[in-house]
Amino acid sequence: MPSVRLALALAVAAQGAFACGGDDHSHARRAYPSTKLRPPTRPLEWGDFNVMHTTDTHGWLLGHQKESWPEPNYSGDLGDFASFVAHMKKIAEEKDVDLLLVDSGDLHDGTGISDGFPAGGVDAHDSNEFLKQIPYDIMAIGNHELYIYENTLDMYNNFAPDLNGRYLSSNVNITVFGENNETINVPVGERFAKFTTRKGRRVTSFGVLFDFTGNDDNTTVQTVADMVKEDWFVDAIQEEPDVFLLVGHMPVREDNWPLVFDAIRTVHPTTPILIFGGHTHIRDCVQLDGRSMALESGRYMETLGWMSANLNDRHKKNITFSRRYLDPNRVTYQFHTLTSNHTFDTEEGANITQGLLDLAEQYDLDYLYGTAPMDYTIDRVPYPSNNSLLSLFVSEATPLVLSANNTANSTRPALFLTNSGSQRFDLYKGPFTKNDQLTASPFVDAWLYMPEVEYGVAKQVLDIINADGSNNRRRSMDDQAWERASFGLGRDTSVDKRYRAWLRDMEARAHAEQDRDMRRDADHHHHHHHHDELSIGYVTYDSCPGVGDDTEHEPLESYTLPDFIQSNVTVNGTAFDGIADETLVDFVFVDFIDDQIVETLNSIVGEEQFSVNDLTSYSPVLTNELLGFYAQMAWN
Ligand SMILES: *[C@@H]1O[C@H](CO)[C@@H](O)[C@H](O)[C@H]1NC(C)=O
Ligand SMILES: *[C@@H]1O[C@H](CO)[C@@H](O)[C@H](O)[C@H]1NC(C)=O
Ligand SMILES: *[C@@H]1O[C@H](CO)[C@@H](O)[C@H](O)[C@H]1NC(C)=O
Ligand SMILES: *[C@@H]1O[C@H](CO)[C@@H](O)[C@H](O)[C@H]1NC(C)=O
Ligand SMILES: *[C@@H]1O[C@H](CO)[C@@H](O)[C@H](O)[C@H]1NC(C)=O
Ligand SMILES: *[C@@H]1O[C@H](CO)[C@@H](O)[C@H](O)[C@H]1NC(C)=O
Ligand SMILES: *[C@@H]1O[C@H](CO)[C@@H](O)[C@H](O)[C@H]1NC(C)=O
Ligand SMILES: *[C@@H]1O[C@H](CO)[C@@H](O)[C@H](O)[C@H]1NC(C)=O
Ligand SMILES: *[C@@H]1O[C@H](CO)[C@@H](O)[C@H](O)[C@H]1NC(C)=O
Ligand SMILES: *[C@@H]1O[C@H](CO)[C@@H](O)[C@H](O)[C@H]1NC(C)=O
Ligand SMILES: *[C@@H]1O[C@H](CO)[C@@H](O)[C@H](O)[C@H]1NC(C)=O
Ligand SMILES: CC(=O)N[C@H]1CO[C@H](CO)[C@@H](O)[C@@H]1O
Ligand SMILES: [Zn+2]
Ligand SMILES: [Zn+2]
Repeated sequence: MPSVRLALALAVAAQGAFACGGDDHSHARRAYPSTKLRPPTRPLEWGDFNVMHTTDTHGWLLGHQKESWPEPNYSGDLGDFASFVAHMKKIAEEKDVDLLLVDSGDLHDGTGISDGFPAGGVDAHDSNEFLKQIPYDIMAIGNHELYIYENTLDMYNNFAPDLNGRYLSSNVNITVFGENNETINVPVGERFAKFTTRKGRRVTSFGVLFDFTGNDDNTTVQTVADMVKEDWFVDAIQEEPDVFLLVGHMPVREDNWPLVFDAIRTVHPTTPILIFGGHTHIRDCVQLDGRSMALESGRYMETLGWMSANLNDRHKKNITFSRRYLDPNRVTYQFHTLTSNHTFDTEEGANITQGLLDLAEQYDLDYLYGTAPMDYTIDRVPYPSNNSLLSLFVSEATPLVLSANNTANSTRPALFLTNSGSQRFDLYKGPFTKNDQLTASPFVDAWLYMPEVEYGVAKQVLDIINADGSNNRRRSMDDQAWERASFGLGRDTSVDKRYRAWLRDMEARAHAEQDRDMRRDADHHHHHHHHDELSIGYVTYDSCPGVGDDTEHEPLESYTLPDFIQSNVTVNGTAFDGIADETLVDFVFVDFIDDQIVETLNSIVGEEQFSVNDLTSYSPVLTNELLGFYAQMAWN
């Protein structure tokens, strides 16, 4: 299998590709889709205190590299970001104002650059080296730093120390061996930080994680309610700073920021409080009072958050804030720094890009399985449908791959069932590489099967488990077991649900707006095709004043998905019509729902006819390898 270099593949795929002369591969880099990108609508509003915010980056440090929209809008990589930060810092100096940079956690689990490490490695250990080169003022811990003890330990040993007291884990501890090999329980980073800005402002900062319970053994998450009662916290907030900077992995709405906020407000009724949250992967903004603002800045390097405040206006009752959600790409970055394509890249930025490309090469992330003929998305198309990644996975790829590589040696008709959370990210037209496989389909589950189930019985299971999924599941597992099993490596089903509800909300509002426009147009006998030119992307309706999005978009489409999905009956890997209810089939499903399936089968036949002891392996192929095998078989 020839391995196409990542940079080369992308350069070929993109129009207006950039090569700076010579064929030395170290000069190759991913292409800029810049010519096609819409610039932001307006300059940023600077205050005397300004903060840039990233969150839930999940390894997307190489940016979004696909040519299908809206991916190019998020095509800036971490090197571009570093250049942007450097220019912005210079602008802040010229304006003689403060500019800080903060991150709200979830550095692990998301792409090949974090998850594609060789055997024996640790997730995100290498990619985090590049984040260390960005001049963050505060970084906070996320739940994805805590699913696997080795990852937390790596943050404790190799990441936090390099941030010089600015990696915060106010309510998160790790258990490690101390100097005399005794067991000690200590914060992963620091619980809080107090520092002074370039302009001499005193800042008190915390890094708070939501009440997460899926953490690994030997890590501890204290509830936010308990944390604010701790002596150390009460002590830390006694002294009044110029501003409280709360950075943490907790959504700005429907979660516990008000507990932290209220604890501070009780002592300091008017001190400015700036909150930077995360975890639900949405763009959002809330004001808890007129002297505070809380911002959440999306996910996967699809959003760079901006907040400015005028803290010098001391006589004013309310603080003047602004907030903005930037699409991270070179056009956005150059627009806001008044740089050109030629003056934009800093040496450090270009070096980071090259370092990431080298790491991608070292991990062999451009290893090519095949070429996808079209886009397959998770929720931007209905399920089932031709462009649905879930349909591709459960109805096409799974039957074909598992029948070709089949432990059971079975030629019986088969029915395949899995959960809709089985896929993490959309699969776009073009090269399907190791990086794409790690990004789209990382969860490691095995396929089990119950042999010789009457089709008439098997076919009833799907609707039942979709109808009462959560009740049924609790019968067999306690909440924590379910959370562990179903979340696994980044399977944040609750995050996905919240994210998709957000997309559906923006779509519904946009449709309502379009209907209003159409009625108005009809009334006034004129048309404006303003919307036609807009690109698809996020359209944010938050609770803060004014418009938040930096670039105008049409909303992405989003459809509701069932919890579980199932193929039609297949024989030898392909769909088979008109099967009779009495026919005996192999009922094949992923292992982590085995109890639930067996219980449901028994409830259908009304007796304990099926047992988990009857289950055996259907194929050695694991779910995270399946699309690669499929691409090799079907897309070459
Ligand atoms: C950016 O610069 C490179 C060469 O420096 C060029 O090939 C590319 O077309 C430029 N992009 C834009 C949008 O000007
Ligand atoms: C420390 O203790 C653990 C178990 O408590 C043991 O496995 C390990 O070998 C000890 N290490 C040293 C250096 O004594
Ligand atoms: C975290 O570690 C600190 C320092 O060892 C300890 O005092 C505190 O009790 C720990 N907190 C939790 C919730 O384990
Ligand atoms: C967790 O702590 C227990 C008790 O100290 C110890 O036996 C075990 O090895 C630790 N596990 C890890 C992953 O460090
Ligand atoms: C100050 O902010 C609060 C909270 O956002 C708002 O309810 C109030 O109307 C504002 N007051 C003024 C004078 O703008
Ligand atoms: C360039 O990046 C490498 C790591 O990729 C780093 O070790 C080195 O210090 C960087 N050099 C500069 C000048 O930033
Ligand atoms: C979906 O795929 C089927 C089979 O490949 C094809 O017959 C059908 O036309 C496709 N439908 C659409 C809407 O593309
Ligand atoms: C399936 O076939 C292979 C090779 O033909 C054989 O080694 C294996 O034992 C068979 N498995 C079962 C479950 O019969
Ligand atoms: C099952 O087959 C029907 C008819 O071909 C098709 O419309 C449907 O989408 C298929 N369902 C799944 C889940 O593959
Ligand atoms: C499935 O494959 C087996 C073995 O290769 C063959 O005997 C059988 O006829 C095939 N069934 C169908 C419906 O193609
Ligand atoms: C079947 O899948 C296993 C697990 O990925 C793999 O090691 C093996 O090479 C595959 N066999 C064939 C014939 O593809
Ligand atoms: C910044 C921006 O909006 N860029 C592009 C986003 O995607 C659309 C297509 O959907 C392009 O037209 C925009 O230019
Ligand atoms: Zn996240
Ligand atoms: Zn999270």
